[in-house]
Amino acid sequence: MALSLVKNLIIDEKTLTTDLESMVTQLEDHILTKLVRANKALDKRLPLRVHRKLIVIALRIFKIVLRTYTTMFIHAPILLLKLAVKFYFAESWISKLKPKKSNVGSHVFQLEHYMECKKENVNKALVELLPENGISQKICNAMKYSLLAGGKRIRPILCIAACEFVGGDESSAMPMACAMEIIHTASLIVDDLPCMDNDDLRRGNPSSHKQYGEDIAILASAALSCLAFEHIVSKKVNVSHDRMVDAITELASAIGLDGLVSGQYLDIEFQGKKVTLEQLENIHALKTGRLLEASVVCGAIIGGATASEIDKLRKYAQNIGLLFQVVDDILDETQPTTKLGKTAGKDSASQKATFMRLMHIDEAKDYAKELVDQAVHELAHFDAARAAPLYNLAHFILNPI
Ligand code: GRG
Repeated sequence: MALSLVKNLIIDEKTLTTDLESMVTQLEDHILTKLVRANKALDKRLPLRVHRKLIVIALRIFKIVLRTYTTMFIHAPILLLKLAVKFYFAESWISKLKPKKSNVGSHVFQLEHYMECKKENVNKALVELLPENGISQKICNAMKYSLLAGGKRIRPILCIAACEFVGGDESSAMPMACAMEIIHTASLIVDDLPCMDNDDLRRGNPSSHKQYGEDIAILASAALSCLAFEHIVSKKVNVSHDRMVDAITELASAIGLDGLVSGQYLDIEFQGKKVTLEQLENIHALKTGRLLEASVVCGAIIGGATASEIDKLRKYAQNIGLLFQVVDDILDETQPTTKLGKTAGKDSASQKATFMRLMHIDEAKDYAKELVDQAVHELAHFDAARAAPLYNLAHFILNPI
């Protein structure tokens, strides 16, 4: 509305100026005729040259007076009016004075369709990579049972999205993406064991040790962890040796003492004990965050990311990693077992160190929103269409159900 007002003013000003200019010309003609007539009368008394000069001077003065008049009474008020309109109404003009606003998130994106396609491709690749038979058929079966039991496949999807974000393609990211899901599954098997979180349900099915016994479950988890690395190396497509080494180093460190293993240890250690927010964030940055971080960072490495892209994506992933656990804690207390696919309310029952123990549910929700904002802030420097999958995946993690 403000913009059309300004446009109309400009059009009006142009028409007014043209009208006025033609009025001036008409007036000039008129005065000229009058002066020529007067000149003729004067001719008899004064020499001709003097008359002409007088006419020209008079005309010039008249023109100056008219131009000043138009400037003062027509152009200046219109200019002032335009400025007033711009100041009071034209948001676009005012926004030019502010720092450039990010357009991240403005791109229309079909997340559901995107996730379904990627998930289907990941599931297909997972089916193909699983050993059909081995020395121990039981272990093969247990590996297949847990790996193909469902799940959102959020880690492989993030891995592919990060690779595509930096210009790589899905096929080169797929082995790494599958490795993320394999490691994740291996960690879930261990996490469910009676000596750990002791859960009988996983992804809506009996957990691995419930189905196959603890011995097979532990071995299936170990075999899955090895299979992940074997698969990355044997199936690498169009990825340089250097990138491969960097990505493998990132993944290995995310699982070990600097990652999942220590996160799990601290999680058990703090059970039933008082925990500060800083300690809790550290536990979950390791236990949950590190594999999500590795998924994004490894995808980016495979795709040929620059150091600055990796830096931004790492920060994005660290925020969604923490966000993932905050949301997981909220859901654990608010959703039924049927929706979770694992035993609801178990965390508080076993006095686990959760965000819900430190915060009110509304505070936890606000904290989750803060984390998603911080995550997508890292994407703000990139084109909206390019950042759309990662932007939308961050929001999916905020509202997964
Ligand atoms: C053997 C690799 C390995 C590690 C040992 C047991 C352990 C150290 C770490 C546990 C890590 C763990 C289970 C973290 C919990 C992460 C979490 C919130 C899982 C739920 O993930 P979703 O929601 O599950 O993505 P789905 O079923 O959708 O895949």
